[in-house]
Amino acid sequence: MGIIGKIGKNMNKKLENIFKNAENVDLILLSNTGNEDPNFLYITEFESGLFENNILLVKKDRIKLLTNSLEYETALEQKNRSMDVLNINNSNEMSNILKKEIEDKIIGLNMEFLPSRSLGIIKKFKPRKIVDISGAFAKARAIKDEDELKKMRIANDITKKAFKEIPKYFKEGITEKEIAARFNYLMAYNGSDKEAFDTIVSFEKNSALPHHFPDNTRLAKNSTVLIDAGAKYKNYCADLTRTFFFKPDKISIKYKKMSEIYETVHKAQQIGLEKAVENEDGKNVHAAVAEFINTVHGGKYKGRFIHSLGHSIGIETHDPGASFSQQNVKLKKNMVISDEPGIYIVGFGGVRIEDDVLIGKRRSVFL
Ligand SMILES: [Mn+2]
Repeated sequence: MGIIGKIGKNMNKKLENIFKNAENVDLILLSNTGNEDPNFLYITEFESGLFENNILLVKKDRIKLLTNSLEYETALEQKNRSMDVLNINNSNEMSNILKKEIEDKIIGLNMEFLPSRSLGIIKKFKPRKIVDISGAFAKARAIKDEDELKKMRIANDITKKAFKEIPKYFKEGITEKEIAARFNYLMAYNGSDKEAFDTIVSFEKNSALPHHFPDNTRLAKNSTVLIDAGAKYKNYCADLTRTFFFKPDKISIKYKKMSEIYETVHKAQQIGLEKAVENEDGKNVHAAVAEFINTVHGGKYKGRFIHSLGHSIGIETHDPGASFSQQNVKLKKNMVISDEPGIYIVGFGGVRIEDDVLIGKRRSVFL
């Protein structure tokens, strides 16, 4: 055997993990649409190219990409030694290959992603059985390897740099949209490939709406600025939230109220971090944080924490396989889950603080 590149080694380990949870499957078939199946990116580790409608045939020790002239060279540049790349430009040839690979075999499909139209086509090639392998991928993807963690740390660092620089651009009259554009620019300037998701910027009472879209609301003195954003670096996402106060009037009642909320959310986030260790049940972590928010300060924030404490992050901002709200999901070392408590008071404002937690054996840390 020749030398297998670093990427090849990662891939083989990933295949081993996936097939551990999909033992009887002969072949996993990942079919892109106009978008790439996240599992396609997980396996190939491709960082460039669109690969629309391409098909990836995955076996335990070898993978085969069925592509066309549009992406062929891009694939060759990025492929590793365990991957064969086929340049197919007519439907007869494609049908012959698929018939040979699928007929009478047990085929694993990602039912979380595959459109029913594609499922219909695959069935025409007469597989012996179709198995949904989305769960096997979710399990494997929930635990990050060193290479993935490296990319996620960089995505986090880029986002944190943008958070450090953004307050310079706060000024009276600037709009949420302008701050969002500036934030995206700062992430790009600091090395982001693109945004992991649409950047949320909300001023004042808009901050009470967790998924507010930035609009033309203008910034005024003594106002809340909530920004929820993340860089994407080599396919891996960051997801962070910071809540600022612009030119606070420190003796105003509004500022005093918001400060108390901020301190409460900050403390809640620390409780989440301390509780979230290996073998803990994710939902217990959420429950501990919710209990704190609901009871502190005489219960005045009861019911104001209106979402889950956190979700798995990886190739997708909301990765499958781990969270702080799913029933019976035990935390495991090297999972990465957001820790994002919030308190929201409609008509007044809200605070959310979010960091990405790397789960450890006895102690977890923020990335
Ligand atoms: Mn999040």
